[in-house]
Amino acid sequence: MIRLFETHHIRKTKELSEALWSFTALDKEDAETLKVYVPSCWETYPGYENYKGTAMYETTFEAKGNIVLEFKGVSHYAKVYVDGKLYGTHYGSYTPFQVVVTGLDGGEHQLSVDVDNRYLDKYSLDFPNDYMSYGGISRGVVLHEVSECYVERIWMTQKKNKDGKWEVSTDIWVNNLGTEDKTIDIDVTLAGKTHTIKGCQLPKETTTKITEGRIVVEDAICWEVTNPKLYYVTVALKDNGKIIDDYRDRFGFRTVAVLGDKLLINDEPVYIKGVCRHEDYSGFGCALPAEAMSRDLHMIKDMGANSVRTTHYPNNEIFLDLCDELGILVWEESHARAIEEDRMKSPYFESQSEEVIEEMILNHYNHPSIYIWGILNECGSESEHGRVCYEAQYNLIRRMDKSRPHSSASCKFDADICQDLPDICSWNIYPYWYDADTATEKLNHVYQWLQGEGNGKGKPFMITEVGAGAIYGFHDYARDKWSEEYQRDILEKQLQEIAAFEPCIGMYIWQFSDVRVAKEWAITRPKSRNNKGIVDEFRRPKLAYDSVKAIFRGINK
Ligand code: ADA
Repeated sequence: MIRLFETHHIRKTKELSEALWSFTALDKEDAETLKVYVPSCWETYPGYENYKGTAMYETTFEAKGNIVLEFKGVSHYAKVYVDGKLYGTHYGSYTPFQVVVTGLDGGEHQLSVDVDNRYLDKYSLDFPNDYMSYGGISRGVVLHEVSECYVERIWMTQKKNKDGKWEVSTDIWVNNLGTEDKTIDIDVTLAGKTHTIKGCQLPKETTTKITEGRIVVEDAICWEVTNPKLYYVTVALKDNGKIIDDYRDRFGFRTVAVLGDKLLINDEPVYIKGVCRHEDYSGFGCALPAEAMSRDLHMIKDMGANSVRTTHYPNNEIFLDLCDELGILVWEESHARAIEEDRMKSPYFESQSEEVIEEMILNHYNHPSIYIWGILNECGSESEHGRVCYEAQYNLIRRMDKSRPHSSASCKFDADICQDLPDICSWNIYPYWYDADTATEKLNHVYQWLQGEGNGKGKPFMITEVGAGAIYGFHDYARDKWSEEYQRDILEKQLQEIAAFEPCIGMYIWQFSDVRVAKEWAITRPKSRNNKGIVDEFRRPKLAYDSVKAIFRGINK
């Protein structure tokens, strides 16, 4: 499965995933070729539980003419070959990419994807970390058979006009693969009405962005957490009256704004009760099936939460589709965890970070559930060089998307020199767990500092991580560390104190489920897991689950 709805009615597409592919490890002696299910992570194949290296995935497909191969996520570097010829490469596990092949002869073709998940300097965002960097084709793959001109993507931007009516502008990216300039018409169908954009000029061999402004939608219903109403839009390209391509997407009517120290959704202040979540599930690695994602979200809602933070990378679009449908607010984060000044100075870091941000926003812009873009979790925000990167990345977000705020989760306390840059000041705190301070002391300290020297005066203030660890099934009346009792007691104090702290606009618990960590982290992470989940890696609730539920459900702000 690629999305929760059909994205084309006219264009011929075929999902190449949800099928068995050949898998051959290239850095393992006498490796046998396996038949493996794609999408998947190779750490779930027997004998490859800790494999760091390169591997070849292969399948065949039938097509003729121009094709686009769309990969929703390959972890973490991919080289894509068709019939033995290299057509594209991509770095970045968590964002989609496309490879175009023109003029294919009819018949069967060989698709080979050479995947690398090694920790190398040139892969600056991946290194041994407090989560697992899995390997493999971990998200879906689609084959599109396209005509000479096809739609790459559409963006829907909504705002209320001066008469209080919702209007949308549509950005349509159209690729003309041909060697001649073209003129076409485009039909945009939305809420039962079709608007035609006549005479769009498409210069040869390039992508052109066409913008249609101000389509008014009468009686539009807002996307709300309590009523997540979605609208579908279809774009059809017409060449001399004949439809040659179509593209369908969906969006919602909702606004996000920062007003003084408040976060407003649809002009109403919102209080965030959220969980941080890694894409990780025992037995599946990061390639969770849609059923598992859906179950996670139902548990998250059952806990009384209204939001998920996609730590520490952009998520699968199926997950975002589910959040759109279930009315869950998403802090979507670019890929970075604890990249300190030294690593930020890598010649690859800034360009690779910006590529992930660009791909994240380009591909996820229409999701109404995403209310904020996050970057650079706990990175070098105390250094001058770090500040240059934070500023460049916030500027990139602002250039691409003016409709959502941005932020980043910091743990640098009084040393942080970047708090004037984000729209919201966001902090990760671990009172009673890593620190002796109470949550109230910690909150007061950070908040007061932000109002002065910290340069975050008057901005919304949010807690992006708070939590404590427990090993599922370890009970201890003495409440020793790692017992479920100890975790529950700490979380109760943390959440209640944060909820009582007036200036704070919300909190995210670290974290929803236990996750596997890189083996280099095992010494401080019992069972090689980050055990701060409210449920374990099999989604078995720990004692804290019911306490979180009682507290979250009791917060009525
Ligand atoms: C940090 C970090 C998380 C996780 C957490 C912890 O705040 O952002 O990824 O590592 O600490 O468990 O200590």
